[in-house]
Amino acid sequence: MNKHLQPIYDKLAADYPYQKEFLQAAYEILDSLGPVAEEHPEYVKEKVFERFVIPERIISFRVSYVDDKGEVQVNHGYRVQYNSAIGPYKGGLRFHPSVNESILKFLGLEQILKNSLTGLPMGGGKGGSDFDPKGKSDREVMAFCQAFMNELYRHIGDTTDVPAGDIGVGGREIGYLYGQYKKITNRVDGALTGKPLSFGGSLGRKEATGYGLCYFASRALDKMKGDSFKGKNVVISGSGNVAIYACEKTTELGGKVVAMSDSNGYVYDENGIDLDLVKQIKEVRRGRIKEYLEKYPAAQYVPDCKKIWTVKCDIALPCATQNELDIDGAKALVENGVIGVFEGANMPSTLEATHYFVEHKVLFGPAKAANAGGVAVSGLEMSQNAQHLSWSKKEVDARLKDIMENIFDRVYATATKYGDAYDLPKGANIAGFEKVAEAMLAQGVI
Ligand code: NDP
Ligand code: 2IT
Repeated sequence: MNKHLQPIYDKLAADYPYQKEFLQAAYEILDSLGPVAEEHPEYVKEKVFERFVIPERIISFRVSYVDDKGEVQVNHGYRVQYNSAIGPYKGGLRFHPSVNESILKFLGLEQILKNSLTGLPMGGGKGGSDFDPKGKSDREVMAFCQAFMNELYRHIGDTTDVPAGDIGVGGREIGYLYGQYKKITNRVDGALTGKPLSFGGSLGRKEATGYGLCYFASRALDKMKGDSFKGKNVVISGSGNVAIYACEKTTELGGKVVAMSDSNGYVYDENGIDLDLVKQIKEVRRGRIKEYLEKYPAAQYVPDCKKIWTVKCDIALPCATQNELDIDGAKALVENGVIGVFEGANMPSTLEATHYFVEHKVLFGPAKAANAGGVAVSGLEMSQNAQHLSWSKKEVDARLKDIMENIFDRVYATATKYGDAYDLPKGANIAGFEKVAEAMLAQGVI
C-alpha cells in the first residue's frame, strides 16, 4: 500500500479490530488509491483520505415494538451518515439479523464512491437494523417499521439524508416507513426512495439494480471482448430484488439463467430458470427457493448456497450478500471457463477472489460500479419528487442504461490509464474518489 495511505489503514485496523467487513472495504479502497495520493499532494496535506474513511456521523438507537403474541421485542437501529460532500446522504436500509456497525460502515463507505460514479449529486450513507422480517406477519413488520421511523425521522429529509431499500427492505417496508415519516413530520416529500408507485415511487426503480447490472455487463462484454449475453449460460446467486431483475434482463438479452439460490441452497435447471415461478415463490409467497422443485421435479436442489459457483457457466452474477464468493468459488468459476463476473450484491467477492479474477483476466465488474443502477434510479426518483412529476418507464430505463454505460466507460478508461484494463476495481475506486475528494477540498476543513 502507498506510504501515505498505509498508516491510515493501520490506524483503522487498530481502532476497529472487530469490524472485519469495514476493514475489508477500507483496505480494498485505500490500496487502490495510491496513484491518487502521489498525484495530489494537496489531498495528503489536507488529510482528505483520513477524513474520507471516517463517517461524518453515526446514529445508533433502540427500536422496540410489540409482536403478535403481545410480547415486547427490542432491536438495534442505525444510520451511518458517511459523507455529504457531493449531495445529501443517500443509501439503503438493511433489515437482517447480521446487521451491525461494521456491515453498515462497509456498505456506507462503498456507497460514497458508487453514488459519485452515477454522476448524480448524492452523498453516501447506509442504515438498518438486526430485525429479521422473515416469518413476521405484515402487522409485525408494520409495527417495527413505525418504531424504527419514530427515531429515524429526525435525521432524514429530502435535502439531508434519503434512505431506500436493501436486503429485507422492499416496497412493503418502504411503504410503512414512509407512512410513519409523513404522519410524524406532516411532510410529503422525497425523504425515502423505492416508494410504491401510487405515492411518489419511480417507474423502473424495482427493476433498476438488476437491469443496470446487465447494462453494465453488456457494455463490458461488448467493449472488452466484442461479445454479448446471447447464448450464454448465466448463474445468479440470490433470489431477491436484485437477482430477480438481473434474471429478467439476462433472459431478455438472450442469456439463459441456469441457477439461482437463497441462503439455504441453490436450484439448477438446465432448461433455464422459470422466473415467473421464482417471482411467485419469492415476491408473492415469501417462500424458499427449494419450492421450485414442486413444479419442476427434474430440476436439482443443492442445500448449500456457496456451491452455486461450481455450476458451469459463462457469466456469474453474485446478487445475494457480502463475501458469498470466496477463493474456492473463484477457482471453480475460472476452471469452468467463466468470461465475466459482475457484482449485483455489495462486496460479494472476498479480496482474494477479486484478485484471482483480475489476475486471470476475467471481466470483473465491481459492485460499486456494476450495481449502481439501483441508487441511480433512486436519484431519478428524487428528481421526479422534487419536480412533482413522474417520468415514463421508457424514459427512466433509457437514463439508467445511459448512466450504466457511462460508468463502465469511465471505470474502464481509468483502469486503462493506471496500467491494467482488467483492474476495474481500481478504476472504479479512483474514478469515484476524485469527485468526492475535490468537493471535500473545496469545502474546506469541516
Ligand atoms: P433481498 O432481501 O431482496 O434479497 C436478498 C437475497 O440474498 C435473498 O435471496 C437472500 O436469501 C439472499 N441472502 C441474504 N443474506 C444472505 C446470506 N447471509 N447468505 C446467503 N444468501 C443471503 O435483497 P436485495 O436483492 O435488495 O439485495 C441483494 C444484494 O444486493 C445485497 O448485497 C444488497 O446490498 C445489494 N444491492 C441492493 C440494491 C437494491 O436496490 N435493492 C442496490 C444495490 C445493491 P434468503 O431469503 O434466504 O435470506
Ligand atoms: O446498495 C445500494 O446501492 C442500495 N441498496 C440502493 C440505495 C438507494 O438509495 O437506492
